[in-house]
Amino acid sequence: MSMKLPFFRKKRTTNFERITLDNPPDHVAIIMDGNGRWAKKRGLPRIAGHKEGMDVVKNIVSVAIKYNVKVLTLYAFSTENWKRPKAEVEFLMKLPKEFLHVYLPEMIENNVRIETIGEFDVLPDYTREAVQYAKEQTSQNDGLLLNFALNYGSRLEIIRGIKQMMSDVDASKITLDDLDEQLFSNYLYTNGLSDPDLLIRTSGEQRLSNFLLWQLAYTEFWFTDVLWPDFNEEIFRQALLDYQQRKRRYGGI
Ligand code: V07
Repeated sequence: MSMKLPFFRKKRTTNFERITLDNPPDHVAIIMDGNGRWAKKRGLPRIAGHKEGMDVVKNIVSVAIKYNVKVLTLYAFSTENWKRPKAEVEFLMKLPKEFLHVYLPEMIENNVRIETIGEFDVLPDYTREAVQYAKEQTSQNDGLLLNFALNYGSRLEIIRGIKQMMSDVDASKITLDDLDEQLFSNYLYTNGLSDPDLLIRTSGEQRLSNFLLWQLAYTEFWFTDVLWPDFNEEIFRQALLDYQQRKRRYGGI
């Protein structure tokens, strides 16, 4: 008879208090809009808004953990954002490294796993290398999945998926008969992730801006006029409570 050795696992904890909602969304996606407008209102350059927005990301990660959210997908940089003034693009591309320089230890401490969706390979070296390092350092963590949409565009994601799928048909790995929604979703960047339960967009705009077009098919949308740098625990909590309330109503039918 073989004796199984006891399997020891590192104890996984976070520093955050946890709040139990009856029905928290597993996956929350956020379009973090209004950073430029926030700066303008204060007579500051747009980049000051982006910087402030970066610190809000860290706060919102703590709140997501507190409310037992499992996946947080944040729209950090879209494929369209390259069209912005060169200096602004350069500043934005430095934020991942800066964020990680300041907050990676805390992310590790709190069992957060960092991932990205989007065209990763064409990012500037200093951005790609810093984010790649963070992904590797956190790959074994099984707490919150912090998923940054970085150089992300949904139509590109879909076209890319179709191309890859067609090349798998060519290579006889799959046949056209195999194609259904489930199979196709494996070809998206979000392969393996559950679809978002809740989409939040700040700053009063009510459009998707090429974000997760396929994945948001059944998602609840929540909009606020609050600008991203002013987004905080109280507003996030309101979004989570509203989401829960909507879900309860469905349950009642
Ligand atoms: C960016 C701050 C948040 C408001 C929206 C635009 C500006 C955090 C990151 C980031 C990305 C990857 C990563 C770690 C951090 C980031 C960009 C912009 C491009 F691994 N904030 N933030 N990346 N903003």
